[in-house]
Amino acid sequence: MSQVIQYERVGDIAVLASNNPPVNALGYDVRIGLVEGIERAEQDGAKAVLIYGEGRTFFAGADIREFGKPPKEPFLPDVCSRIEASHLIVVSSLHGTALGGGLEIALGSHYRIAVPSARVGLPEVLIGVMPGAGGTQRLPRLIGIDGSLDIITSGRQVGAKEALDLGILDKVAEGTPREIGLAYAQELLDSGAGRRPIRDMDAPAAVDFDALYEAVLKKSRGQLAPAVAVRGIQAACELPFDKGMKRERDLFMELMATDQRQGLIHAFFAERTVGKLPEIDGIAPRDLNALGVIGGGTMGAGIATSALLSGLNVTMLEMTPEAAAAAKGRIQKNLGGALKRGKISQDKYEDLTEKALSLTTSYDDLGDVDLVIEAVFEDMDVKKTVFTQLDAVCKPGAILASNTSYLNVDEIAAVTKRPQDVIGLHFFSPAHVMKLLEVVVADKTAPDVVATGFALGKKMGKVSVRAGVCDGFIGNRILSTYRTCADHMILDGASPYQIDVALEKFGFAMGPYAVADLAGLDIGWAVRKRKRAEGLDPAARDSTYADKICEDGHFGQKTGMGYYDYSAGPKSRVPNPQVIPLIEGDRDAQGISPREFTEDEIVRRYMASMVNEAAKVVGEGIALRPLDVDVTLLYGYGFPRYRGGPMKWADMVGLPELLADIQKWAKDDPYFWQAAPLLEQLVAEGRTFDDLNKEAS
Ligand code: T1G
Repeated sequence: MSQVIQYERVGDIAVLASNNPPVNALGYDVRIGLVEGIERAEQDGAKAVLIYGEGRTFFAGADIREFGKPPKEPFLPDVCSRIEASHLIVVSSLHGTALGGGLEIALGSHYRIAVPSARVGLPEVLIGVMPGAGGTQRLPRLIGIDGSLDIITSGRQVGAKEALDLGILDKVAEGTPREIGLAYAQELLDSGAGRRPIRDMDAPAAVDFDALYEAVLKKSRGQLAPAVAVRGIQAACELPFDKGMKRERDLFMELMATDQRQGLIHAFFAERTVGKLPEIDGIAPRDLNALGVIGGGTMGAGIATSALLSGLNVTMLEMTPEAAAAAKGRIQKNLGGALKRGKISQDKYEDLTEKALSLTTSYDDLGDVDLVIEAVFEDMDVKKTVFTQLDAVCKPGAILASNTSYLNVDEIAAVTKRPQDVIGLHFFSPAHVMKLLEVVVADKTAPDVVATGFALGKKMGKVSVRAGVCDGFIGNRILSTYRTCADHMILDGASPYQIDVALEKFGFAMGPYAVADLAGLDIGWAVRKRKRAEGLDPAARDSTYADKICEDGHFGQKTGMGYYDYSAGPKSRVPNPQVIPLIEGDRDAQGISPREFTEDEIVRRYMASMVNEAAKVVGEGIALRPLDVDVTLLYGYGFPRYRGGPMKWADMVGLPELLADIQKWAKDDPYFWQAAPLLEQLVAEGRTFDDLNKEAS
């Protein structure tokens, strides 16, 4: 008998309880245990069967760790069909998150009950596949096409109340899954209810599935799974059940073989591994109840908003009462958005803005905070002044963090008497929306301070990535390189508009120039001026057209004009007519004869520069593992998730091919195209970035 499915008789009811932590994933032992349990119940005279999960949740889906390995019978669709075929009444009792194969097990049952906090869903498209155990065949028969399309193509979770209203659940009741499941099964027996196989229900009438397929494909920006899942639902409407199941399986196996499935599964596990660091393993974070925020501009207000929503009290310091009032207004505006979207109640809004938040112009009011985040002007002297004052007023053990996006945290720590308590916490704008947090560890930062940085990130619902100290840490350093690569292609003949289109076809939500317009061209302008002031290597290519766009006062969306003309609205993609002449003038001044670029070459160069810089970042220890770079680019820079991140993408393209490109281009520009030593080493050893991830875990 299976070790993970416990069998028990309670009167006429056979109980199958799954105990496969952490999420009752439907691995081989669970599947074989369910089949054996059903057979045993039928042989020993039970009249009904109850299936539920011990621990935190009902089955949360197939065991994703088995993906890519040879499948082992009994396959999940066969387990669901075996449950459905039983001559006994089968009840599933749900709690936690009954997702994917978990919900499909419940749909193979004849009745479904849940506790009020239960959530159900078919999130397979989020990991690059589609329901493959009858979900696309049974759900449409149970709730119709519209609900099935929404749930299956979005992969969203559905709360118990909505699931009841849709007809996915038959009952919602207070109690433990076991209690409510036994009571419901007994009620069904007492009432003489019969079996109710969904496969015998009428399938919904077909609709224009070709149009639906195209619409879903367009919305998914190149990701295949949601659209292919539409074909599964189509099979439910057009084929007999068993043929529909076969069609679903074939479509599922097609998706299993795609790079997109590999990329999305990699992203799933990478975002869970990135917070696991040997240096903080077993290290307790410091207490974290009261937060200080210095500077109430866009970033400071966003950080304060995120902290308030996570349950922290916040003391915000500004220089003047007027600035403090303006900062409070920004926070109220941010929280007003959460109120409007129903994320918080009016009472909660008032509690956060009137009780949990306090504003001050005096450093003395920061004496009791556990952690302070400085979010003032990006100038080293200003930051040193702030940290000197914080060092003087904050209690011993208080953590002093800087939100700097590129300045040297070691240098900031050096002005304090507590360098071990200093860390970088680089949030991304808008800080109450963007999930990425770079936890920048300086030379003297104590391990429990690092652990506290990750604890704060988790509390704020962020995805935290450990970064070392360098100009731009992980994300901005790599961004600077691939943006430079794009600028070089413009000097050599490509247009910003062609580059944006090429990268949007690759899967980015926005190309680099549309992104620059959104962020503000003045930011890049300031970085270029700073780097020139620091002294550019004479071998580095430079350009002036982008500066000239800014000198004309065009900073992008915020001024209505940048690379694009926004007079027709923020979504406008009308090129600014002044840009091409400025580029042509720059080429002439540098004696460059422009050449044609294909979209393929644009992507290859752009991506090769991104991967090469990322390999330097990993090789220098700024990022712990290649997966840390993947998570950074996925969560902070709009990298298409179905490609897994730049390092996963590079492994799938092949590192030797990438290195060969870089070595070829180095002949024209040896300064920019200096191959990363780590990339050369991996190619020489026949290894991949994923090999490094495995070695580091
Ligand atoms: N398989 C294997 N491990 C899983 C898993 C799964 N399905 N789900 C979670 N884990 C691990 C996870 O890696 C982590 O491990 C631990 O459990 C806690 O997860 C045929 C084929 C369930 C909502 O897509 O959405 O069914 O890091 O940190 O935040 O149609 O996990 O502790 O070692 O995320 O509370 C469909 C994926 C599969 C659900 C819980 N199901 N999981 O979130 O904890 S495909 C899914 C989640 C399928 C069939 C198809 C979440 C969660 P570790 P966690 P959480």
